[in-house]
Amino acid sequence: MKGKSDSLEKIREIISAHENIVLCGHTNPDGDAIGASLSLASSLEKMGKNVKVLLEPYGKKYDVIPNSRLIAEKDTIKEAELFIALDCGDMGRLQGVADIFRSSKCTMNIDHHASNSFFGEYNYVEENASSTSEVVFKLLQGHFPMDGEIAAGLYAGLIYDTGGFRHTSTTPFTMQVAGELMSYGIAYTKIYNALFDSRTFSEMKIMGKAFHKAERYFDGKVICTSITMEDIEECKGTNKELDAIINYLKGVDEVKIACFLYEKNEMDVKASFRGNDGYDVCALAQKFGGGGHVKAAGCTIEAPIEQAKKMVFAEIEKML
Ligand SMILES: [Mn+2]
Repeated sequence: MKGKSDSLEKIREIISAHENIVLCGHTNPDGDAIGASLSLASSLEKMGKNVKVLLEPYGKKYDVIPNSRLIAEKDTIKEAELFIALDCGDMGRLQGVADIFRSSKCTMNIDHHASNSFFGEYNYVEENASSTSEVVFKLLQGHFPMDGEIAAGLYAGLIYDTGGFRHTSTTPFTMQVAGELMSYGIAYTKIYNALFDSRTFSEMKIMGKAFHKAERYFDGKVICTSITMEDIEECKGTNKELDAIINYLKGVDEVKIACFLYEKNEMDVKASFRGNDGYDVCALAQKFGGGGHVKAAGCTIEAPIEQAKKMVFAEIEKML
């Protein structure tokens, strides 16, 4: 169901009226989820609020994003006066913290996913924004505190979600925001290198495995590869080291739809999709209860990995 966003003024008013605030980013958090939640939390802390952030453990490269000291253990929080979900398209993206969200007195949803289900009591969703970090910048700018660390976190989220200002979600406004953030003296080269050009040895080994296993289907229009729990174990890695793979698949000549599947456990497969012009992978992900953006989306499929792949291909065949 499609809802209507509250105004930014209303969102600021509700935030200002609360003292004990819990924030979260989506499950398996990425640069935008981490940057947006830690930066907003730090700004609210500077306003004298009692803030805690709930984020699942994340990859080492995101350590470049400041204010991780605000992350709290899930068990220490039962409910919040105000719970703000960031970069979450629907309740499912909250995963382990959905219970805390539900039992909180007031809830808010700040996001940029077109598929957002307006699950909060208050909602601010800007589907044309490059990132939730860009939305948080609008929220803060001229109203709530900003400093170099907050700016660095938002910049990280901005470049992460735009793939370094490459994706079509990048707008003139995105570039203006980036310019504003740079004026805080942030270490933008370091942030870029950490997010896009650094990896652990095990991540590199897993990437190698994924690329080796990649195959093309439907006359090369579709490319797919997968990583199993066994693959991860063989590379002495973790399932937090899989994010980069899909973007390389998408870049292969003639590919319209790229799929990456990984085995979370025997019965759960996480699928990521990327679509080139004219191929709506958000619609594809939604067939399996997932979502995201037109060109980048994902879902979880409850099936063994080989079966999940067949299910995905059956849907893709209808799209081509
Ligand atoms: Mn995002």
